[in-house]
Amino acid sequence: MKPVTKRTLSLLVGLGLGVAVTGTAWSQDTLQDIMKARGLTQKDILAAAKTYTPSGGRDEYIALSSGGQSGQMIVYGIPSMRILKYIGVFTPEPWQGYGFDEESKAVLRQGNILGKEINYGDTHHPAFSETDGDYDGKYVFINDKANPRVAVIDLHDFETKQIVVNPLFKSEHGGAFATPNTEYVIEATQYAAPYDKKYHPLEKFNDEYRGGVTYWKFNKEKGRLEPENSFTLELPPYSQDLSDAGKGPSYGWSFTNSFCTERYVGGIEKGRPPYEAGCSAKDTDFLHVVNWKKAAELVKAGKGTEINGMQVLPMDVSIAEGILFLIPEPKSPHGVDVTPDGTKIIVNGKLDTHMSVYDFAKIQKAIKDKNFEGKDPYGIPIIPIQDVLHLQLEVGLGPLHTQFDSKKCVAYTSLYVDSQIVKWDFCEGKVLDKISIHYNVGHLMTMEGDTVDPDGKYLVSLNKLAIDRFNPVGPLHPQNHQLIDISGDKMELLYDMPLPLGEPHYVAAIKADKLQPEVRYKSGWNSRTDSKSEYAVRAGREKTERTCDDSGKCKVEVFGSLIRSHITPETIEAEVGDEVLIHLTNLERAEDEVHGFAMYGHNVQLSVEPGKTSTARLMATEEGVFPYYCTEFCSALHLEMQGYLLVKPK
Ligand code: CUK
Ligand code: CUA
Repeated sequence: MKPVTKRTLSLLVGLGLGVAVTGTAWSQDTLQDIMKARGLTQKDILAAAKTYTPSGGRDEYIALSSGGQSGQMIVYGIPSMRILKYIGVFTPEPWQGYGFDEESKAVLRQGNILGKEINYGDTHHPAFSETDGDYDGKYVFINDKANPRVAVIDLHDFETKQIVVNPLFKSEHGGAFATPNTEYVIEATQYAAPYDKKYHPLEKFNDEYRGGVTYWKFNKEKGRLEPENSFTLELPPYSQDLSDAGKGPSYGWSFTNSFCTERYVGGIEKGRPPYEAGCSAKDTDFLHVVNWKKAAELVKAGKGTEINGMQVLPMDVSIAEGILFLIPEPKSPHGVDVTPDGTKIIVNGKLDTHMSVYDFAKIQKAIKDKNFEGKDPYGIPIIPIQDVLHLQLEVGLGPLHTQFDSKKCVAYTSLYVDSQIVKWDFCEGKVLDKISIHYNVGHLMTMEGDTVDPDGKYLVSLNKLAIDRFNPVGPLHPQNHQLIDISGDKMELLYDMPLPLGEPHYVAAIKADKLQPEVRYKSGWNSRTDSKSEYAVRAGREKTERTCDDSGKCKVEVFGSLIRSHITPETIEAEVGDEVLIHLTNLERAEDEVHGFAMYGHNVQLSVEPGKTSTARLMATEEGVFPYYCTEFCSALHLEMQGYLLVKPK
């Protein structure tokens, strides 16, 4: 073990790590004792000093992570890597009452498909709302790969407000990505399928199956996506993959990768080679280059066709109007990332060891000069790759995703197969540094690393496999998010954080001071519609009404309140067969004084934050006695915060 030098010690004291119980700094012996006892190196101590956030301390960045198969999102701080919150998005989340109160059920039901409630999602890419290409801290969007949907989360309370269902796609991956002023949120298909809901045999794949990119219009004032003002660009049945929006000189354009441009359809059963072989037979796939600004104008001018309520710009229109082009890209690429200055587009190889850097000015020139090397089978012009490449650089095996630094021309790329992060110069085409991660990195993320103005500083490596990095917890391992210091010339590994909630493909981090979440709602607030609840009640005005209609159906409606340490009403009476609606307003104004509401046997669990009005709905199908109580330990008399629903026989 290396001794602790005077310099390290004074650094630790300076960073506030040296405060001992006695009120004096750790003695050299004490720190060395701890290091010895815990087997810590000097490097460990320095890493701790860079990440440790003292009690009550705050993080510099807030990361919004996808929750993968959980269908939720995860919020954590950087550099402490402390998890702050899960956000229910496509999945019921009982702590937040999400999917249990009527207000949030209304949001989840927006995501119904084929009339069915879909109670999970496969979330991949969070995207912050942007103004002038920089995060503005107002909203975050996230996609669902399994059931093509996009959700809107409002960062004033970190709640999901809206889910839109793509009416054409059956699979997607290239979302959610925001354009530089959040004019649109991009969602691209993955596995091609017919736009309608009918059966189409695989033999008709080339003609009847389709890919596409949907541009969901975002209304910034209302904070909602507007399906009626959104449109989809029809694309060939290639497997479109990730997308990114242009910025600066490339503003108004978007770029979408693809694989399986072989249009291979599987069927080992029918004697064909397996999918993965058939889909990687060719040496190149296509980067789709789209002028979305002009596409939006064309749709406005009536050039679209309505399918399932969505405006679709047919391929022949896009081709005739010169807004859709293809450029070859090396074999089955994965991520596409536009550089912060918007001049270059970086394609990650996946099955190629090279990074391909395309020059947007050269792409523009080729389009202007009509410099095409023919067309794809659908008539889309193909731009010759050698005329628009800035450079190609060999970086290692399995490059997947790229993010950027505050330092000009510096990028970081994840190498899945090599289990490394490579730091490289995309202007000059030089590898600058490599670091090993543990293990098999997918996405990586730098601070505000996909904006026009990245902060650099830290990098998080989102590793697919953890294997031996944590205490074993059975065959299903957590994912491993590794924090890396990128402030110097050499990357330095600082910390491993287990992330135990699905496979969080991507995470984006925003400077914490850009967020100004509220601590309470306006009194009587429906947080999901962001408007005054019609069921709000003021102190002393609580009431219960029972009404019956002509057919003899009866409804008990409670307008109640929650305040330390009392649920009003203390008793609710109903008869078998009644519908019971319990509206509860939290009358507290104090920060963090949340009350919950749970009841025996009815799947009722509300989280009623200060000011909020929430509704529980149940059918009194059985006679009986049903205690209800507050589920948040809110005061010394929390356990007394209870009551009874009494259901009498008819
Ligand atoms: S994807 Cu998972 S590692 Cu969905 Cu962006 Cu690349
Ligand atoms: Cu309110 Cu416990």
